[in-house]
Amino acid sequence: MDTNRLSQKIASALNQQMTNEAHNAQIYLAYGAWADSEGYEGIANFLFRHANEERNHMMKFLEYILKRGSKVVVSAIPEPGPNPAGVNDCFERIFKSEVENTANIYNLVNMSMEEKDWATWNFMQWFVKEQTEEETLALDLLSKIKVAGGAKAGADALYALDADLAKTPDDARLAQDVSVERP
Ligand code: OFO
Repeated sequence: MDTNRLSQKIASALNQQMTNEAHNAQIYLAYGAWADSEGYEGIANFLFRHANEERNHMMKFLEYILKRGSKVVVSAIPEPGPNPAGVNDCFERIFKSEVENTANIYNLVNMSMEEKDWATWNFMQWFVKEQTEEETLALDLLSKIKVAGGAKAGADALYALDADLAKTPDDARLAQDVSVERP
């Protein structure tokens, strides 16, 4: 009796996404180590915490594939790539990698819709919201560095930014959660 509830196409895309999340975790980990070695402990702490979030995303995909009776294939994680050239470059790259990941998530949503696999479609909605949060968070980081002077930000501004990021929450507040009372 076949107990696999995922099509071959969806199972393989979910497995690929599991690796994508692991790849993103490696990127945050590498950038965190870079930031710490440059003396930005607050930024490093923020990036290390985020690496854990990405690992948790990876686990969500793994659990889901197993729960649907399908096969998990753990494959090699691509390298995170070279270190950023500076804090501005670091935040720009993070934004870019989040946007790329959003495209991957949307692709899975499309696929599940095409196949009328509503269980996977429903599972993916959590990630749609999560990606909105992560893009917002990355955009907030870019705004902060822009105010500090962008690629030309001076040591004082970067020092203040580093201290600020040590206290930045892990999740961004979404527009849909805002009210007149709490703008
Ligand atoms: Fe897994 O959310 Fe970022 O990429």
